Amino acid sequence: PFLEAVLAHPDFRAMNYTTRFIDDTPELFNLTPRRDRATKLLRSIADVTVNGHPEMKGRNGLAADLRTPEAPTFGGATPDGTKQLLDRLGPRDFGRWMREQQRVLITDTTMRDAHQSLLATRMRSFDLLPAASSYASGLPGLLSLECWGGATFDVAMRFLTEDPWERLAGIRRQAPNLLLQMLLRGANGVGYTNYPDNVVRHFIRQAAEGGVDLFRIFDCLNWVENMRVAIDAVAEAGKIAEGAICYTGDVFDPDRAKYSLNYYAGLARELEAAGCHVLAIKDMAGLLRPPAARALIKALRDVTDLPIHLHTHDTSGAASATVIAAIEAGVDAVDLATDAMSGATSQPCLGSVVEAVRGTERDAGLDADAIRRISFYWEGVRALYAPFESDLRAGASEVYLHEMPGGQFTNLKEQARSLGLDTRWHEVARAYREANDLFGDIVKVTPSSKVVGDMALMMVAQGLTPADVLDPEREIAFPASVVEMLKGDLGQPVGGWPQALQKKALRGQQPITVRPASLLGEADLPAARKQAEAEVGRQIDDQELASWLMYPKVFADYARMADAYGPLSALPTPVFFNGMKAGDEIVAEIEPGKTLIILLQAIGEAEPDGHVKLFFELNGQPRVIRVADRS
Ligand code: BTN
Ligand code: 3PY
Ligand code: ZN
Repeated sequence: PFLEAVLAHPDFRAMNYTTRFIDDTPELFNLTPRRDRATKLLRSIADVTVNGHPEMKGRNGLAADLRTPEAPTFGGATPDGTKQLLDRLGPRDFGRWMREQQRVLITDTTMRDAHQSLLATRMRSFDLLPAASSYASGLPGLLSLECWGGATFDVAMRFLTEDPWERLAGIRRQAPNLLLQMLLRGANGVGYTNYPDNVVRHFIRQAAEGGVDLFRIFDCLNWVENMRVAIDAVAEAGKIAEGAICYTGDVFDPDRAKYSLNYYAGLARELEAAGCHVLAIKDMAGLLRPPAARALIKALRDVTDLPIHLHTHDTSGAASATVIAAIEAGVDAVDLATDAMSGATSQPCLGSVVEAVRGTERDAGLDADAIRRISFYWEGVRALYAPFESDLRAGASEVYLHEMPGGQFTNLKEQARSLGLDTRWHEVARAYREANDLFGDIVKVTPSSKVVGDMALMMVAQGLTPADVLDPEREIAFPASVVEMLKGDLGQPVGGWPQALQKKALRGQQPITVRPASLLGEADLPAARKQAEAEVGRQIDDQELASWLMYPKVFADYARMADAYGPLSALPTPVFFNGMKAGDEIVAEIEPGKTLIILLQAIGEAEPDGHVKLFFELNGQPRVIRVADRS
């Protein structure tokens, strides 16, 4: 094992050593019982089999005997696609190419927003990667695969014990011909708070090198000041900077005059001037009605030469009408989710919109059979995640009241449940609207949407009306997130923060109006790396540094778990969440070409000291694992 540790050491492998390597590298002597990966994996399976997976606590279990769905293959070589086009044209000309296309361009969001919105972001790389290769060969005419960023980054580490960077690399390998698209929260990166500029830059550089081609960048208050660092860094990396305008309110509602066509047109001009290559309309809650879509697309096309990419959610049940109206009004590209992962809080149905415009001048040119076969795969995969399904089963016009983003809806419902407010959901929905109005009618998207949600839950739990909240005589214990937002920590909304509420919540603290990250200074990256390495007990690479900078605790916990539990991402999903039954056999590829055949022969009786023996065969060799029964 010592020689192994020497040979495996990153400095040794990088030939960054001298004859004093062994003396200078104390971690080589950390010969704590480092079990091999196969043993770790067997112990993990045994543990989950006996004790259950911590993530499944309080959820309905999975049905027994789930078949492993098989992703379709479409013979022949993978044709060149938008990835090769971007590499040839560069982002500026790629944008021009988009605007010149007559056909409507389509992004498939299944691998990011659809499962973020329907399945609490829980989809594992094990199920995502095979589909990437199906898209690459079956639907090579897609504009892009939205497959990374948003909430997937921290959920991968936090709940799935997997490395988001490995997921990205895997998708890149499986889909070498399509643009890979991510969602970036501007100065909040893939987190919930503003980060120092050099942290955002480091993250973007790593994401670009790791395989992201198209960065959709938004700010949760539509404050362009908060987006510039990210836009510049993406352009510098030679990738597509897609500046998003978050859509809220209703352009035809005279009572919401803040969010008028003029307002959005102004933002489009600002984003174009800031150097974006593409414009997105990010309708994160699904509020854009068909007539408004027509007017908005026209207004934006009048003020900018950039191509326009529409993103919406089907929470209302009417979003495909919006998408089709937008296509008729000349939108260049639209986001859709593959059929079996579409609808409700997810994106509208890809196959159906493609059929709706087939034969028209905007025909998307995608193969109907390929769409159906890929959808059939997702149907099987979705069944594996039944315990994570959101409970929105039908269209809900209530979305026009609360305006919650698709990805937040399920989360907030669960939070309400944990506070015992589940029977009072409609009050939460109303309070969410009231909280929004108290804040001056703001854009609600991560993380501002979380702040509005915190406020709404507090109002319902404590029975507070908006008048109570504003009452100068009444003491209110505002949630910390509310105080920070009103202080200016997320940035400035159009029209500023309402002063009376701000004064009351800040209790004498001075608000800021400058860009929050401008007060953070530069992070000391070498020092951060040292600290991270001390925390996880090994060297880390630049991607891992990016994870640490955004999520120090989540990353460190993940790194320790991954080390203790073995290559869990190689396990089929039912085994990962539920373990195995006696008689089950699985094949786990722990690295290309290294395959484990794992058979669980029998589970022993509980022993007096509370341990259980599991009898496995590993590649034909008997292995007995003893685990403590904590169930
Ligand atoms: C061992 O004893 O070494 C194995 C423990 C396995 C625990 C499982 S593995 C993944 C899952 N995530 C956790 O936090 N615990 C379980
Ligand atoms: C995210 O930030 O994760 C979103 O999906 C916002 O819509
Ligand atoms: Zn979305």
